[in-house]
Amino acid sequence: MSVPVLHDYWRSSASYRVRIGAGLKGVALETVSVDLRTDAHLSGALDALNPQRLVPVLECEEGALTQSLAILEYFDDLYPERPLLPGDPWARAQQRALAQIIACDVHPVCNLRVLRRLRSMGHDDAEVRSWMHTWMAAGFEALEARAGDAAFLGGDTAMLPDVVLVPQVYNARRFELDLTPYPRLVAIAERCEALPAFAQAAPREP
Ligand SMILES: N[C@@H](CCC(=O)N[C@@H](CS)C(=O)NCC(=O)O)C(=O)O
Repeated sequence: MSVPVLHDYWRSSASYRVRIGAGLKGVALETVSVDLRTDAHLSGALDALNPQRLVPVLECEEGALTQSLAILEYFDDLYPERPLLPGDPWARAQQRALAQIIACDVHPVCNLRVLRRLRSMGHDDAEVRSWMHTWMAAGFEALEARAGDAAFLGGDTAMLPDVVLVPQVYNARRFELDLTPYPRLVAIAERCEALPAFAQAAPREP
């Protein structure tokens, strides 16, 4: 079986999730960089793999798979030995719900294309940053209330919500959101960042 190829961008938080998950599960990946800064994702080269023109995309023998959470769950189905989700249906649903606070409600409204659209409508950098802070804070506030619940987020073993949290904390720091209202999330992120799979997946400019 050939090694799957991850089309990613070093600063993409959705790609960062997949790199973490692959590391935790011991899935070997080759990576191809799609430079969002130079609009490589909009050049047409990615269209056959992902008509959405977003990264990450996992290219494997079966074909192309998009959406970071779908990729992570595909890894989980293929390699169940080190699960990212628990077996119990209620606990699985709870963990998916936490991950989706970030993946479905925070990340999409802070994505590059949304920020570009805001700028094209005349919003300046301060307004765009304020927009991002609003939605990141809303998600973090909800997650902080659940953080430290060992069954769901920040337990002894990094699970799906942790995999999604760490890249969002990276983004929050990058865009200078004040994280002091979320001490439990910060502690969880720092603990995870020290783990080899998270450290190896961390954004690094090539
Ligand atoms: N829901 C998708 C989101 C993918 C996504 O939005 N990726 C970003 C990078 S983190 C991207 O390619 N943005 C390009 C753009 O907005 O033009 C996933 O989880 O994979």
